[in-house]
Amino acid sequence: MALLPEWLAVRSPIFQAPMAGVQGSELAIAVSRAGGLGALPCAMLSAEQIEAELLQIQAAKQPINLNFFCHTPPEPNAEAEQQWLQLLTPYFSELGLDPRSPLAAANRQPFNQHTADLVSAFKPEVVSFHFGLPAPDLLAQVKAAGCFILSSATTVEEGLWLQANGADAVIAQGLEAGGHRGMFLTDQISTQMGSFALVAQLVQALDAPVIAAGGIADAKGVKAALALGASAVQIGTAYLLCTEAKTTALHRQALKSEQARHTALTNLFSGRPARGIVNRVMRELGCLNSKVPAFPLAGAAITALRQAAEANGSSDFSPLWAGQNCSGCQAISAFELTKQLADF
Ligand code: FMN
Repeated sequence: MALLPEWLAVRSPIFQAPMAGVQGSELAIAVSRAGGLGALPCAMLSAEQIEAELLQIQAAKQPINLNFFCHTPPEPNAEAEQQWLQLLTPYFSELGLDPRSPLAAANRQPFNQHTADLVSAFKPEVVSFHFGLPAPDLLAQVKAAGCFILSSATTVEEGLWLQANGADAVIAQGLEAGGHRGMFLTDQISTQMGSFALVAQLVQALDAPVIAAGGIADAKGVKAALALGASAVQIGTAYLLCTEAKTTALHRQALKSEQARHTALTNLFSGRPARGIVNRVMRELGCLNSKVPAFPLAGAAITALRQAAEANGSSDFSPLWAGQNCSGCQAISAFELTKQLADF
């Protein structure tokens, strides 16, 4: 098995999962200061926002993982979007909104030449991708800048593909994980494996190091993943209540309540399956609905509903992203949580 680069291997094996929409550089810097590896999710940031965050990271002089989505944007499909709006019309009426008024564009840009230029100039220690890898020339540019490349696999086939196509280490993203599933060679949910089944098989099948993700929430979970052969763990959900996270008050409230015991995969908020705490819109429309337009187009209409509902103190239309194991969520600093996780 290949090893993590020496500078990374001597740090604690706690990688904070990049979590778009709920954190910025403050959380990442705190994790790296505690000896783990902090991550900045860039998928929902503009180029200007990324540059501002990079200035903070540069000033902190801490290692960083910059994370990007690398989906292929869908062709516009007016019919599918119309069908989606029609399904949501009763909710627009309930909230006093007009579904015909222009909606904000869905704000998830894939990794592109501009971001590749930004990254190769900044030279972060680690760059990670979700939904596969970017085009070979863009990946080559980032590798030439000396960055260590990670991407998530949800099946053994995806792990083998990532290893063959330039990933230096593979994140085994088990079914328990919160947020979007990184699946990219299949859209069949039935292929998705639990974390430990996936880690064990990827460790056996790959030469590249494997990083375990999904449902790991405390030091005992870290120890178990390492015992299975993982070189490190990537943890997201446990960081959601940390003081440095930008998790909204409604999201925090759901994470602390019994509601968090019931998470499910849903495509309603973006068009791709992602795991979150079950709320009203998921119950009423069905978590996986075939009328949802392709990723990321679904996001625009539901964001309008979300904003109106949240202004009334309701999370009925909010993506309450969380993994299956919320037991490790603590309202403490990310520095302290990272130290606890590393004490295995
Ligand atoms: N993974 C990414 O690669 N990029 C993201 O932007 C991203 N956003 C996420 C947002 C939230 C709120 C959560 C909970 C997860 C997100 N993920 C994202 C998935 C994580 O990388 C990781 O697979 C997951 O958090 C691990 O499982 P756990 O949440 O049970 O710890």
